[in-house]
Amino acid sequence: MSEIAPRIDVHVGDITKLAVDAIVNAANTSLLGGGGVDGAIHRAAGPELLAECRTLNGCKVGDAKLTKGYKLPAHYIIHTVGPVWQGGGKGEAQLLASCYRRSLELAVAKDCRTVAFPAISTGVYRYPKDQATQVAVDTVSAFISQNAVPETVVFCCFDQQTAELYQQALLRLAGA
Ligand code: AR6
Repeated sequence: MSEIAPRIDVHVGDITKLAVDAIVNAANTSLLGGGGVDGAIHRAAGPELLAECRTLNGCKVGDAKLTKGYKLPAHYIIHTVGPVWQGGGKGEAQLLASCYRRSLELAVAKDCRTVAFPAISTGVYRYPKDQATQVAVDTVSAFISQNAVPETVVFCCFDQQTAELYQQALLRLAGA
């Protein structure tokens, strides 16, 4: 747990292993699975997840939809669709911020006390990691400062380098 932001935790590891109320999936508009964290979540949750996703009619970029967690330790999966990076002039930052906000709104609706996010859009969708981290930290900290739940938000990073970007962004936030 970070001393700077007591309700924000930076974790290095596989998001499918986290026993939180909800994990967020970096999905695509079909919601029917893919590679990266999406593939890992579908593999770990089992085929019932795909069956529920088929009933959702996809998801727009910047929006989010919720399913059960099935075989995951997490109760729910919040599927959000990040923007594909196109140089930064196509509203990518606003769309990415919307992913974090919409996901948190769905978490609040289910009274989730703990929610874990991957670094949305920073893999296949090529969003520069430092800029994506800033959007994630700014949006989540603004949201939790105005809402009692979630009590804790976890930024689940796949590698140590990404975790350091989050720690740096949290330090900047504390200094602001
Ligand atoms: N746990 C935590 N983080 C992970 C894991 C994991 N198990 N696996 C990967 N990451 P990406 P995107 C990190 O490509 O850029 C899919 O095909 C990874 O290191 O999964 O939003 C979807 O179906 C990276 O930092 O998502 C879409 O088509 C971050 O998760 C498309 O990729 C996001 O990388 C979405 O692309």
